Amino acid sequence: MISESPKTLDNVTRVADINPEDFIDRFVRTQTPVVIGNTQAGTPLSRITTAEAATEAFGDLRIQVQQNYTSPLSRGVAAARRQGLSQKVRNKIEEWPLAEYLDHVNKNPDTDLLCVEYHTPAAVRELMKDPNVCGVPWASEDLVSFMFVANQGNYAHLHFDGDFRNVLLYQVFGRKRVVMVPVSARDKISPSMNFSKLLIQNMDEEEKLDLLRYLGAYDCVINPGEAVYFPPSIWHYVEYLDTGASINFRFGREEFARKLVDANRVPFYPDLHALLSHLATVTDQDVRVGLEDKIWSEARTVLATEYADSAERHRAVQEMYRALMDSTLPDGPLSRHVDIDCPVAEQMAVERHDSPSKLWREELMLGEPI
Ligand SMILES: O=C(O)CCC(=O)C(=O)O
Ligand SMILES: [Fe+2]
Repeated sequence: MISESPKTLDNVTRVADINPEDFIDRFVRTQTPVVIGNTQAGTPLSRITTAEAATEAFGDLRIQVQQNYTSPLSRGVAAARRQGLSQKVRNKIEEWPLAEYLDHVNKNPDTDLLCVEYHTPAAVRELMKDPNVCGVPWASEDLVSFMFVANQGNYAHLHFDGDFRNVLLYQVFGRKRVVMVPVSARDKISPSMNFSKLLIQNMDEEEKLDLLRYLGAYDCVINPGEAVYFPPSIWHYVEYLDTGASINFRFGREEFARKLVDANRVPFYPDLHALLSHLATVTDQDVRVGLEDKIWSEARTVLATEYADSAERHRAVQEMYRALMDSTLPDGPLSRHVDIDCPVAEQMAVERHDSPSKLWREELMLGEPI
């Protein structure tokens, strides 16, 4: 079933092709999204552009299926709402063949089951290439790739990714609406750690457009064969306009971002990411190294401290990143409603900190925390 394309702001630059040097200069250095047309040109994957073709090529491939972990926020029933925002650390995960998932979707078009952030299986990697734009010269680690599959109507709630990697999201089949909100607009989106409290998925189409204009958001549709570039930590919200599959490529990070992010057991503090985004714009090498030294010495001390419990730890870590932001950003502190103490954030941080699950860290290839 193909839906009408919604009206979008359609304000993301599109290029048919780009060489890595231009891509870095025009988009990575300026932290600007772009849609690129031919990153898989010539590969077998580029010819798989429908659900039918994917079923034929790799229908027996097993994918991880789980509930959309933010769907309780958009379902009316009280039991779902009481469940609140579930996190990946406690979701039940099953493995199904892709063909079985697509069949489930046909029979249950409103299902909230999806495949999210699943390491791209070798059988799919063999049909594709790592796009040359993903090989940035400063990378201090390997690229990571994940697969996403979901039904029409499913979505990814407005969030940013905790790993601070640049990301290229390639669309295999189906269309997606991709919305990105710059890190600098976070005082308008009410963050709880890396989730926004705004529920774009519950708005009607005109309300979405009004909100996205207010936020200064980027908004576009990507079609099969296209890829969209997400700068590190940009807030993003994704809608599945059709049942679809995508594969993302998460670039290797430069040394400092990798060291600082990975040192955090819970690397989802908006101020941590705003700091790193700011650092990426500092071109004077001495200034940059000075800032890195200051940030690292404070972070290492606070992260290595023993606290009475993980709520107290959360408050100390949050305060450390806030204070670093206040003293680092050229404009001084951000407006106050950005980061008032938030009980939802605290609960998320505590749950992440206390969870014995390390799977999500391993999947994101994060190093050992302090
Ligand atoms: O496409 C999706 O479902 C979400 C993509 C996303 O959040 C990501 O690539 O980080
Ligand atoms: Fe994401």
